[in-house]
Amino acid sequence: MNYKELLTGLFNGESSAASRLITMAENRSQGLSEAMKEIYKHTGNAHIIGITGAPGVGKSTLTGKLVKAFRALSRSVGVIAIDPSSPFTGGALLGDRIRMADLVCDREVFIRSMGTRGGAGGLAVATNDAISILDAFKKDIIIVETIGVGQDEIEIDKFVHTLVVVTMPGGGDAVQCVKAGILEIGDIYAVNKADHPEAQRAVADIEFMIQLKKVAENKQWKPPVVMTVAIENRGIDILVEKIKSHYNFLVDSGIIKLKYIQRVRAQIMSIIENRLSRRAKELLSEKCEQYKLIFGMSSEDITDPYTAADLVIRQLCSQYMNESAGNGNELK
Ligand SMILES: Nc1nc2c(ncn2[C@@H]2O[C@H](COP(=O)(O)OP(=O)(O)O)[C@@H](O)[C@H]2O)c(=O)[nH]1
Ligand SMILES: [Mg+2]
Repeated sequence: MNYKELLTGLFNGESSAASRLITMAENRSQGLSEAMKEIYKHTGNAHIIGITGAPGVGKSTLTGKLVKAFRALSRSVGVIAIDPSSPFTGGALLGDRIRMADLVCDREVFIRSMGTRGGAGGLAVATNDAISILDAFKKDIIIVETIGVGQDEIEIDKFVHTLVVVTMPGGGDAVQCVKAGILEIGDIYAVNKADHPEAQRAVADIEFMIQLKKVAENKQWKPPVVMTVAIENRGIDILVEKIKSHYNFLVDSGIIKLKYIQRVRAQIMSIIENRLSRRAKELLSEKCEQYKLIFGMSSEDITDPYTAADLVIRQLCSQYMNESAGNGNELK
């Protein structure tokens, strides 16, 4: 099936088409950039929500409950779960699959996990493409679950409208988040596992840190801290309310336009990084004829890695120049 048929399928609401397009994005397949150019014309309607936090805090459980809550509001939902540890097992998806079983049968819910291993690299670019695909697939809400800054290559705060940072009480999780840099970037904080006796203290810790940050940045939005018990569906309605108010804030303040620009910029960077690094890898593979051109026939010709990198960059530039001057096909 070519990408044009997949696009027709996508715009007709076929999940299999959305799924195959996301696979194309993961593999950086032939025809993907042409498909994405078309897809972009149909984006810009979804509210993109990031759910980030350390492994085990309950992101997947919370995501599942959020999906149900948004469905109860008649919003269609797409979920992208980034799980670098186990990309291919559907089982890693959203934690407990049995809990999610009823969602999987709902046509208005689309769930997909993506991983770092095995693909063509560039999880960032693939994730952004997947978000756009689900946006064009007319999902009102797109939730991206990721373990966040420092632990994967995704700069999730640049991809989403609303970022929910999930922590849990005990074990100094808030402090860990500060270290990982994710406490800096949340629009909303969820202290999950609030059934734990130290929940109130965890909330106070986070509120204290937000206060410090707010004074420093003089921000218009004061990130709320919400207590949730995802496994018991407690606090979810409040979290949904906060997510909705954040979106309204973005729209009313006009910041949504800045978010759009920020995301496009991140997308452009990720496309460039992915393309250039793939090409550079190709050039540096010993199988490549160009490798010999660059380095000569013996390793003695390699003076130092900096000189070699200059050579590779020059070589890439001339490749691109030749292609642009050529038949007008898409640049890879
Ligand atoms: N006590 C308690 N356990 C929870 C809560 N939410 C999730 N869990 C459990 O925490 C574990 C990790 O949850 P999961 O959603 O997979 O976390 P993730 O790694 O952040 O996606 C699972 O065993 C969940 O059942 C909660 O509110 N309270
Ligand atoms: Mg998870």
